[in-house]
Amino acid sequence: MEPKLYFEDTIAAIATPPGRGAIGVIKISGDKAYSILKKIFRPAKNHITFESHRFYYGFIADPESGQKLDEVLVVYMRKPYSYTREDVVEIHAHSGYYNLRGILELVLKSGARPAEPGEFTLRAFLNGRIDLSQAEAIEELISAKSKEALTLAVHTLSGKLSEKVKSLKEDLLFSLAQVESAIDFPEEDIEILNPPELTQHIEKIIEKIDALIRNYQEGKIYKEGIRLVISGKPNVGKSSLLNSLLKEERAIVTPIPGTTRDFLEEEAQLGGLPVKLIDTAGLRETIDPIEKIGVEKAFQKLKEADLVLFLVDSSQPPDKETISLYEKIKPYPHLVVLNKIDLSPNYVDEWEKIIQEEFIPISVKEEVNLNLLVQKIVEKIISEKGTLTAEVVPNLRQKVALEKAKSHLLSAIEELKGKEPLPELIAVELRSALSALSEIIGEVTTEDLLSEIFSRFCIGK
Ligand SMILES: Nc1nc2c(ncn2[C@@H]2O[C@H](COP(=O)(O)OP(=O)(O)OP(=O)(O)O)[C@@H](O)[C@H]2O)c(=O)[nH]1
Ligand SMILES: [Mg+2]
Repeated sequence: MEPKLYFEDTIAAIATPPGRGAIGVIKISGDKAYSILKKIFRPAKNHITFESHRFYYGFIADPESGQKLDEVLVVYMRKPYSYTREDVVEIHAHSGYYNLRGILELVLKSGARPAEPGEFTLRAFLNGRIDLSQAEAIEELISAKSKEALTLAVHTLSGKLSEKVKSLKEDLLFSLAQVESAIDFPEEDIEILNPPELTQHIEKIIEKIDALIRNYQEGKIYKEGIRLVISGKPNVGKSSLLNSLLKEERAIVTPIPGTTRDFLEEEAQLGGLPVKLIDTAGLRETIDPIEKIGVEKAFQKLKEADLVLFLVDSSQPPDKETISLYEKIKPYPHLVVLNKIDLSPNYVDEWEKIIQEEFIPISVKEEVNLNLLVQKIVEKIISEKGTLTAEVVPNLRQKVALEKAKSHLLSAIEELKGKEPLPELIAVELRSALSALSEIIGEVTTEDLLSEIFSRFCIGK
């Protein structure tokens, strides 16, 4: 990537979220940041120069008309001591979209251009202040869906993943050096190569890579959350359960079977885990064309679920439809939940004979066992996906790069096992593995990869 592209112009954006708030911040980065500040800021006290990293109080005013826009605090951060390592100015104004928009327009008129999503962080990366894994960690920190995800993001931001990757690269360079000297001295290449020893060394590297890949699996649920699908026949209380878990009357609940036709997705926290709750249409044969689509979608959602809650109405005796649905749900990770235990007559005992696995009796209406249900959901997820013990957790992109590195190392070992291992071939595999590791921290990147990563950021970050 040609960094110059990004360095030419000065960028600006509103850095705080839209909506009501106490203050709003406008950020400017680039060579013109300082001159723009001089143009549009009227200090309360007459001073000519701005010291770096100091707040100044005054007004933003249009230099042409002299019209005052807002009372503000401004700070100038001289390069390279800033987020982007460029000259940065922040204007701390009163919040409110129109006010901030007005100031931003003045900034743009004075020589800046609007920043793209993530462009400030992109500059921080291109200017070498952070590596790519740290840049991603900033986005992960902002969008963390659980306390654990936040901690993991902070670890990556502070460079813990980068350290691991760098140490893996050093290990690998050591092996590569050995292979390269075998290439340089073809007469005695086998002695220099020492296949058993080299294999062992590479296997150790693979072990470390495997550990990081396992961490990905472990951390995934905390970072990305899980998809929890509520499924069952019509009228069993699926939407009621969704509302109760959300603590909000989100879905329509009525005694009429077939109330929910489309699916609903809402984010929630269950026992500290980020969860996407999905309420679906009650599963039944139907001739209603709209409901039919809903039922098809509900079946589709089962496939995407990390966990299915199969909800049964325990005030009704066991019936064929439910039993056949249960058979369909069994292959998915699931929990059986018997609802409406507050009603009598009640058929929990009869259902127990059919279900033959642990189930959770609840009443959404009377709020019985709802905490137990949450606890069982969390236990089930953790038993399947593992608890979080890892300190450093790669994201999906980084995991893919680790897998790529691993597969090249495996090919190198394969070659070493042969009768006459070719040092040239081994070197090619080791170099490819190195480059895959370099991708993680962004020593090797493409423009596509960068735009893919930074487009996920918000504007102003
Ligand atoms: N007594 C009792 N009634 C409940 C309970 N849970 C839900 N209901 C009632 O059961 C009826 C159906 O509830 P919904 O939440 O709409 O059921 P659903 O499974 O979403 O139904 P569909 O959207 O039609 O598939 C409503 O009248 C609820 O008030 C419960 O624990 N006890
Ligand atoms: Mg419903």
